Amino acid sequence: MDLDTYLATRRGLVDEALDRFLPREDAKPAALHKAMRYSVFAGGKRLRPILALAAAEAVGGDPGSILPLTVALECVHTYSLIHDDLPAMDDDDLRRGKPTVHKVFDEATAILAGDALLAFAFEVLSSPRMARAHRLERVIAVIGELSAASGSRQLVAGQMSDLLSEGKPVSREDVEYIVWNKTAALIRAAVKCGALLAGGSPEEVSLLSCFGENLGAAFQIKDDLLDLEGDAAKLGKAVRKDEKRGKATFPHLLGRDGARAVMQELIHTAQDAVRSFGDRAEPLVMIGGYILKRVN
Ligand code: GRG
Repeated sequence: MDLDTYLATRRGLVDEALDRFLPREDAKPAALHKAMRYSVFAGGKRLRPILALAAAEAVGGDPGSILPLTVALECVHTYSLIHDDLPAMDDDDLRRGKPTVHKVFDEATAILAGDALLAFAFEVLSSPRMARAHRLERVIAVIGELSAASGSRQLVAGQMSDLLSEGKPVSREDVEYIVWNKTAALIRAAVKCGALLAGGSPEEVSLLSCFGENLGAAFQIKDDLLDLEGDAAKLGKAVRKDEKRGKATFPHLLGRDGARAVMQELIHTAQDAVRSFGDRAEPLVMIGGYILKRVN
């Protein structure tokens, strides 16, 4: 299997679904919908949607039937990036290689575009189309997973702790808490929801959830290493920021080699979790390898 081709075709499907589902740019109020579309189409990798599609394939489901889920996942993720870039949070001018939403529009529009994307994710998941295409108990389970992953005990908890830890001495437990909640929770939810909606058995869903959690934590460690070693032009965002802000990261705690070792271990744990799926999990296993090597 050629991973680049796999990623490109899945990205195309997700982009097409996002374009189809999101309110048009000229829908009233146009400034808000323009800002939502600006950030969503600024060039993300679509990792979380692609993982959901790959998880659906791993349980033998039809990836085409879970496209609304991929839209919801990317909307939650994009909302978190817009808010993270605000002056009150990480205060970034560049994201996905483009000026951030509050720079192009203004702060109020950026806050509202983020809010609207978060709400839109759940509008899509609870639409009649979802109820027609899937068993209701699966739809409710997916809404429960994604709302919990986005909330005050996972994504927002991770972000809050990340901000509160800046410049403070931190333990390994503190760093793990931030990484698992800020990043791994949404990635785990993407994989788990893809499997749930596509009809995976409880055992399959649990193995894929373990895959997602470990892959998600490794993804964040790679992000932290890229902040130290990466190329701003390739990453499409500023680098060497974490050290200046005293961010609680694995490289800060264990050094680059120590962080790399933890990342590799997490990827191996993720890949081992899906061995029993055989060829059906090939894309997931290959995405694990891609995360170790990624440059953006
Ligand atoms: C504001 C509630 C709230 C949460 C923000 C997502 C996040 C939490 C902060 C963004 C900064 C950051 C380092 C997040 C960790 C997750 C991460 C590495 C996000 C970037 O994800 P990619 O690389 O982005 O998948 P693209 O642009 O490719 O979609």
